[in-house]
Amino acid sequence: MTDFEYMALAYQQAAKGQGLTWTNPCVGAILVKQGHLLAMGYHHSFGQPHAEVDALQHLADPKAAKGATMYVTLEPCSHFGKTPPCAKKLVAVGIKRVVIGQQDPNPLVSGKGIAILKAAGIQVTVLQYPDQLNTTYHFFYRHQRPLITLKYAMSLDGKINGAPNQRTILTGQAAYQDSQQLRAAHQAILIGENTLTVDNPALTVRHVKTAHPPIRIILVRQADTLSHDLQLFQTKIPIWLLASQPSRQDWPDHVSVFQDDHWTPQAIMAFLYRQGVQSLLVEGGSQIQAAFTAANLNDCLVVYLAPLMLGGGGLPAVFGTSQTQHTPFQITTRQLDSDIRIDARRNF
Ligand code: AOF
Ligand code: ZN
Repeated sequence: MTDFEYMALAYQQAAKGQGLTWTNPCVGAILVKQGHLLAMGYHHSFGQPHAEVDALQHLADPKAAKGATMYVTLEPCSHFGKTPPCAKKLVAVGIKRVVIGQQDPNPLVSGKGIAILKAAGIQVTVLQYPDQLNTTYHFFYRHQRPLITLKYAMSLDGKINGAPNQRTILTGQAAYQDSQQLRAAHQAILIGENTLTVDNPALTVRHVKTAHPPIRIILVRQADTLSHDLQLFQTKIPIWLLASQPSRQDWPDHVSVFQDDHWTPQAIMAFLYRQGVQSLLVEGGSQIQAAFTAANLNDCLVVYLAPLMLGGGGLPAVFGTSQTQHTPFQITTRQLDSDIRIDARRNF
């Protein structure tokens, strides 16, 4: 088998951790010696051993690692995080050659894992294998901001409600279920104060199991004026209030207020990068969608198109700040009972 074929096998292992590794990448590793597959492993979930260690633990004879080749989808780590550095472990057990799918874009590790291996005389090959499993992880480090998805549901005439300041349910059960999965796949959700008070959403993930529900981020003027009866405050999942005025209130542990005079989309991005939030779902309302659009911070769109016309004076899905000129998106569609999900994505 070729290096690329073994690497494909390592990626199959990595895929087993999908949806479970949270801010960590999905990583797979296999051990090969003289054409024999000795062991396989992967990163099972956030906080658990890394793929390389998992593969080593699956060896029938631990001494067999000596002289073996490890195929690992991501550069072995060089740092003490929740687990000790894998690169040093590979040196210690006598691995002879390491074939890597992609260099780790995380600056804590990037290039340093490879340097440890090479310094110990291990032969290292980096394949630049296309990594479809960790798009968000790579995007976050490459662009130094989260991957942004704007999400909204709209009528056939492009409106999100029947009248301003009114909540209108547009889509059916299948789209609802789908939107819960969309939430579960993100590390944070953002809405504005208007949507918070008009829709009174909980912003939780329902009917989908997730160990790490998204952080609920609300853009507000003055945090202290928010009613504690809002659904948002009825669950203990973290809430970040991005406020333009300081708060004098004592908030419970899961609520944090971050004050800045002008929370522009760009300022929010810089903040989320510092906080390590890799993906953001923007759920509205229309002015916030417009602000992100005008700032060109719209990597993906998920639009649920409902089979009805609202007419009247309802709000368009994206409305407000002037728009800049954009390159077209790539679009795919999917039927969800009577609704259609439209996915639009930029080239990134
Ligand atoms: C690997 N193999 O399977 C994973 C790696 O906090 P920790 O200790 O879990 O470290 C997380 C970082 O380690 C993560 O950002 C990435 O740089 C690397 N993840 N590395 O060699 C793995 N999951
Ligand atoms: Zn590691």
